[in-house]
Amino acid sequence: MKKLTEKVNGARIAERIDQLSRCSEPAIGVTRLSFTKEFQCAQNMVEQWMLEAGMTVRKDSLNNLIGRYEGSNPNAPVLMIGSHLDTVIEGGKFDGMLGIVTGIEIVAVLFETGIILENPIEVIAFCDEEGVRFHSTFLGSKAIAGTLKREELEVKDDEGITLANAIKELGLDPLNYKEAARVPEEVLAYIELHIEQGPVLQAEEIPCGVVTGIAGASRYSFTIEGFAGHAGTVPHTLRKDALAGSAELVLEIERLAKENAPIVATVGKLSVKPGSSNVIAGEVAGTIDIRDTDERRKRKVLEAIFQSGEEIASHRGLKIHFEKVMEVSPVLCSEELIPIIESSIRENGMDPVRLISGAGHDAMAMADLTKVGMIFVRCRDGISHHPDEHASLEDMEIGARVLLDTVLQVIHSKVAAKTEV
Ligand code: HGY
Ligand code: MN
Ligand code: MN
Repeated sequence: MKKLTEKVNGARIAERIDQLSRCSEPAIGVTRLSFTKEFQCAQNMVEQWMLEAGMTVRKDSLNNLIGRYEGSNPNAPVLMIGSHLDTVIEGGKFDGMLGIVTGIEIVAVLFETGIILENPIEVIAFCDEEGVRFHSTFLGSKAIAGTLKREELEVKDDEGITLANAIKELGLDPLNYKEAARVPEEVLAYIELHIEQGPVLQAEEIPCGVVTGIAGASRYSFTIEGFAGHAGTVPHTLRKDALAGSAELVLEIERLAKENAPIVATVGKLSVKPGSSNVIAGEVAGTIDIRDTDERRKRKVLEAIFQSGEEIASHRGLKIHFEKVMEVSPVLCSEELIPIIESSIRENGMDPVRLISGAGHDAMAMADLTKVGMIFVRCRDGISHHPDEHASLEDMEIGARVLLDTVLQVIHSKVAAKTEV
């Protein structure tokens, strides 16, 4: 008699990951921003696979795609599985996608085997986790968790299109965003499978691990204002060079992060104006992304960054302005789900490894709604947010088996829905 988990089809997972990767802007790697034609191309594919797996499918008012596999007890709380369908620019094809494709895979195994569990299962393809287009993350999962704020519908992309208008263009009504919110009583738990995006599982030579916590993240934008000038005539003593000032700040941010390890701080984007090779930069806009599991240390480093920024501006005759874009506190995964995931990992022949996630995930937003658990799958050399991001067919298959065992155990063990509100 075959174990149910042996019916998980790694080749189907790998094939679907490849198919999804073609829904991308023409660039190296995968570029699929939210509410774009590339995103809808991927959403149509996922919808088809959900239907084939015996699910009913709907889109909520934020363009989250939700597949539902009914249980035998229509009043039982739903077990949610999911991840995000959007990517970074020139990213990999596994980040986010793997959690959706493996979620569909395990429901397909149940459906093809004619197994109906007591609780319904929902697989969610979230609309915007990376926050690349609107510079605000977890838009889809916050809507479902009921924490999305009305003003977030007005965030604009680089073309000045608001989130609300991008959603309207898809024929949805963003003003119904509150309808996307679920109530804790109707949710049993949320489980997300994701590539590790780090080097630990490869170093431990193990395909899967269990996540115990997710680092908090803060994102700031900064603007440095100087004075554009002729590159050939203005002596350095008279320059107000916004780019040179930014370069000094970037190195200062790096130094502060190194001094306060394991915190990490990144300036990932600098936009220079006017941007001509023979003009001294008059203005620079940049981003700061800072992550830590220790909120106090993160606060201290941020204060030091702001202080350095002011000092650099003052000795260079520049103006500097910092603005908070997003702040998410560290999240601990459920103490009830961690041992269940560990036993599923053991069930599939591995010794469980516990990890902290430096990367953010929709599970951070979903933790405001219900208990969350995360399963990590090894990725080659820990590379992510890069075209070379890779997870092997074997590792994806074993990850899906761990996910299926976890779902079976959570439903049979009836992990209590979150009681405190
Ligand atoms: O940036 C992150 O940590 C995630 O990939 N959104
Ligand atoms: Mn990512
Ligand atoms: Mn991700």
